[in-house]
Amino acid sequence: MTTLDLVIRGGTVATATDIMQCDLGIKDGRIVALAEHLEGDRVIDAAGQWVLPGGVDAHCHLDQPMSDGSVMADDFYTGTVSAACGGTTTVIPFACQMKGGSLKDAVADYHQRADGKPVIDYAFHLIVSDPTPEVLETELPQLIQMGYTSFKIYMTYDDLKLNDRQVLDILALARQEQAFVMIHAENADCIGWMVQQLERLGRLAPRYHAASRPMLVEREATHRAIALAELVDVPILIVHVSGAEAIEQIQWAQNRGLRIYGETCPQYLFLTEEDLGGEHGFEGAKCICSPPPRDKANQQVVWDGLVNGVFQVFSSDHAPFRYADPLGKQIQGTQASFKYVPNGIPGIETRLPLLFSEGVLQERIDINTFVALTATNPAKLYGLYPRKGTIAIGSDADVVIWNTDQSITLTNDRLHHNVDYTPYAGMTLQAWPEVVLSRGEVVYQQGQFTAAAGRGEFLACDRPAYAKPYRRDRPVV
Ligand code: DUC
Ligand code: ZN
Ligand code: ZN
Repeated sequence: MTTLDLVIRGGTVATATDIMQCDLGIKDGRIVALAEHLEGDRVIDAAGQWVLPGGVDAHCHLDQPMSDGSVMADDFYTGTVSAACGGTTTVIPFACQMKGGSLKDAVADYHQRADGKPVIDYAFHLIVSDPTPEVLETELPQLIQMGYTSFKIYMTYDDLKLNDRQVLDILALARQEQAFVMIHAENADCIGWMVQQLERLGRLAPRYHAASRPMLVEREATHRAIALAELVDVPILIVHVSGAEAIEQIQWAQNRGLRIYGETCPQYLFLTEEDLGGEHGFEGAKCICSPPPRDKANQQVVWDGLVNGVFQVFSSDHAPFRYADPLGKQIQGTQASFKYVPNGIPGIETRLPLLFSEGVLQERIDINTFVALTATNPAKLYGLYPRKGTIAIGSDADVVIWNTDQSITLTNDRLHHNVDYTPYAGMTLQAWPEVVLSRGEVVYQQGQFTAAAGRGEFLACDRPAYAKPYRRDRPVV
């Protein structure tokens, strides 16, 4: 037996499928032993605590330039520090193509932005906003080959949206190359029309953001995305699903045997449209995101979807804009129409503590489901498994020891992001990471972040098995 660098002793280890009472042995940054009575150069005592794989946050936005001039508050340093302090050890943010720009150049730009900053390992999804022949025939196949094997496309937002024909082109390319497509499903024309009606009536307050994007615009686009994917015969994942009507569409597709996957996020479990405020005031802008938070009944259906397997992934959709900042939520001032407020809320650090506290400890989901949703499934879906997302011999030693006996009243001061608020302030949480390891190195311990900028490594993703078409033998055309 080789000498172990580190032993995590006496904890209860959980994966997406198993629960084991054992020690965990780490050597050269990887897990090399799961056994009783291990000895090593260093020992961390985890008696009485859960020992889980580090989280994989497969949907977060860091240092993404915005077309309205607003500026994301978190770069690849603050964003990844915040992630690590909340138990996430891998992030997959986006490299976003601007319309008219090259996708390859966008990837180079994001690597530049990340240079020397990430404190945990990271990969990139691509955002394809302009699927030109050059992008479809040359850039994307090359980038997929280089380890950028997933991309997000939008059915809304003027600067990003694709029409149905362009969506089909992307889906066909994904099928051909075995890449994986994530879809933001909202009907752009319905939203544009609703915004116009609301503005005509002088309804400009943040709360009207929710009114401008009612559930049916998400339901319709979700159904359309599913139909387009069925036509091409390729799996897709619908991102940030907000409530019952979109869930029904996904469930309908899954029941028909289609490979349609779903993601939801903390804002759809813990916020409602009431958080967007009343007739007056601007504070509600803090909770403007798309799709918007719905109501209590929808929250329950989202919980049900985590329990019954409609959702495979629970991500943060961290999109960090400061509130009291002319480059953030107040870019057009506090009297401006909701339509000028940058969309997005912070949540990269609170994703796991919220779901552990309200999901596992309130007995809505079990510990294996927690691991599956927050680590194993995203690692599998995006081609990082088994290096990431599980506790197994040979996997990277990305490990979190959880303290589940706490009573933390959440304040923004506690968090490490560069945003000046958290939408979850005031909630009481029982669970928070005690120790976080990234490739065997302690990066967070008892409230202290302890690692160096730039230690995070870029991860080239495999072509995901989940991206395999249902009927590979039957070409679509
Ligand atoms: N919606 C998105 O689609 N992305 C970032 C944040 C948001 O609210
Ligand atoms: Zn989106
Ligand atoms: Zn997003």
